Amino acid sequence: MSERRPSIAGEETPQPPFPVYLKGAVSKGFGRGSRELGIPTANLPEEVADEAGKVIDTGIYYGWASVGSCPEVHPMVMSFGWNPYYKNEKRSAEVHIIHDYPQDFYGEELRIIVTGYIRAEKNYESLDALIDDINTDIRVAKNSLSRPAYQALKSHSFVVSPIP
Ligand code: ADP
Ligand code: RBF
Ligand code: MG
Repeated sequence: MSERRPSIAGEETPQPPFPVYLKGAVSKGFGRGSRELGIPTANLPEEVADEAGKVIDTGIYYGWASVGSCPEVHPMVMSFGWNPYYKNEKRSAEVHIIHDYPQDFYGEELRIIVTGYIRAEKNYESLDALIDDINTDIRVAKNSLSRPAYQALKSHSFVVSPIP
């Protein structure tokens, strides 16, 4: 059995260093997200992950995201770190957008506002245990983003205004 976890993360209003604004063209990863986990994660470019590393520690985060020329903003969860379960050698910033997209969007601009921290990265005994925790992260993200101060950021121009 997995541990019980809190259903909400962070304070009533985002606390420094949040919100953190990141954007970049979606790059290719190992293709494991969709294939092995059933949870696709869009990778931000390495330089953007390096920028993020100056302001946030590795871990799992929640916030808002938009893609390409589309101004629609959706909740997101981000894994920032080394993916201990897969023993990656590079630190990656991978974003799962809580929305069903009809197709891939490699190369398109991904814009995110990171609004809070959920938990530290962990290693797992099984793929199922990792998937369980990611599904809990998704619920925690939705609950956490329902608070007014977080809702306000959903209409921030950084995510709403697509590249002309
Ligand atoms: P990779 O290892 O290349 O990141 P994934 O299997 O994790 O491959 O799939 C990620 C890709 O799936 C993204 O780059 C994006 O093009 C696409 N995608 C489709 N829906 C989503 C979504 N809801 N969140 C994130 N990426 C998505
Ligand atoms: N990988 C880990 O090794 N440990 C984790 O704790 C972990 N948490 C994640 C949480 C979320 C919300 C997401 C989207 C991914 C997480 N992953 C974690 C990353 C997962 O291993 C990665 O998405 C796959 O390796 C596909 O690239
Ligand atoms: Mg991925």
